[in-house]
Amino acid sequence: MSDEIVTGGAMAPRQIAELPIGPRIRKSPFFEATQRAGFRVYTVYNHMYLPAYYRSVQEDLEWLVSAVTLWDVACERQVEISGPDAAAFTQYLCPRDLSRCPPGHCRYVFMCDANGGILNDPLLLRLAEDRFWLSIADSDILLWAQGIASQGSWDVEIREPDVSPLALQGPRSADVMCDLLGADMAALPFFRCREADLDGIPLVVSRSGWSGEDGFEIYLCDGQYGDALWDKIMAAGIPHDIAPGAPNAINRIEAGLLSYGGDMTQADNPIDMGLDAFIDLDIDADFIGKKALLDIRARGPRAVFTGLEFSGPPISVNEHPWACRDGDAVIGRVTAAAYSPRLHINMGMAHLDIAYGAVGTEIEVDTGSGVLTARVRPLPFYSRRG
Ligand code: THG
Repeated sequence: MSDEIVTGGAMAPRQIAELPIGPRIRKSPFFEATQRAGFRVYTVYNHMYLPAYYRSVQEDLEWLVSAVTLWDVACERQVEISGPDAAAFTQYLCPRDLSRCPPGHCRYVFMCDANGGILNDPLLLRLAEDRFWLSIADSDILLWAQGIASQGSWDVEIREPDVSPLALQGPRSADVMCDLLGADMAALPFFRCREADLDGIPLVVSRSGWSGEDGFEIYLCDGQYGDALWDKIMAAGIPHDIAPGAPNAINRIEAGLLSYGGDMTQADNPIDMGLDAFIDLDIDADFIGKKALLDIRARGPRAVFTGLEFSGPPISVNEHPWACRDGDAVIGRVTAAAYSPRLHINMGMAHLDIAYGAVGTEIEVDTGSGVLTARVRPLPFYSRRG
């Protein structure tokens, strides 16, 4: 397969910016291991280097969907909220009913500002009645949470602990986990978490991850073991055809997984993305953005976030949003687009005015280097998860 990395507008040539390695951008405890493994292309996420791909986005994808891949996602930092008021305070930050999230369970949550604008979309792990991790996407939630807490009288401790996740993703991930941590790992349900210990290395394990494949996340709870943990997992993975990998730009579109900063920002709210399933506005508890979100729901959603299938030959991953048009009118934006080799389609995800949101609706998309016809499709395009 060609190792040309396609990151332009439709059929645009490869463009790569270089990122010097220096002390100002934080390094994961697995940084040296990823360098030794041969990673050369990184991006920045939560002020931290994040491996972007190993061979190429396309070749990494083949390993991810056919075997198992290990990702350094230490940049998914944990904001830990603990103490007597932890449950009430975490609920105040999240417009989702956390009374129905017992210890050992995970939830996908949005965090909103007072206008309902999305600040982050973390995976929430409830480790105990009074201890939560917000496993955050790319925005400064530690500052937000500490700022909110400082203005009230909550009895909570809020910090970023020394916790660094690895993701083990792919159809053979459960085999590797069973070899590493015992046969009961296969029975860990999707979106459950628990503590574990690997030869004295303290871990939390969850059945989750930012791919459409089966997968686990392994949270290292003591950064000095970064090399040891990476090496142990890679060694256990050899019989299962493991390869180093990274969050995959193609696979995540297939699975309809959102990327904060790319797919949505503080200018978007969950209701005008049609993501009501992940918010609970009718609970008694108060939370930031409640009034604004109730008002938005009452006036009705103006837009949706949906899948698109494009016509034409294989497209490249988009470098910037693409405008959606009906004649001269701009009716939305494509935030992510790529060719899916296994589905043999050009797919994308887009914000569209509600009038164009029905499945099957045809629109035009201006990539900056050509106009494509696209048809609305539901998300996800493909997923094999729990
Ligand atoms: N795992 C962990 N931390 C993370 C991510 C992760 N932090 C950053 C980023 N990813 C946060 N964003 C997401 C986006 C999507 C999902 C999880 C975190 C996800 N979505 C399911 C879906 O849309 O199918 C939700 C399924 C459900 O709730 O039923 O999993 O990946 N630790």
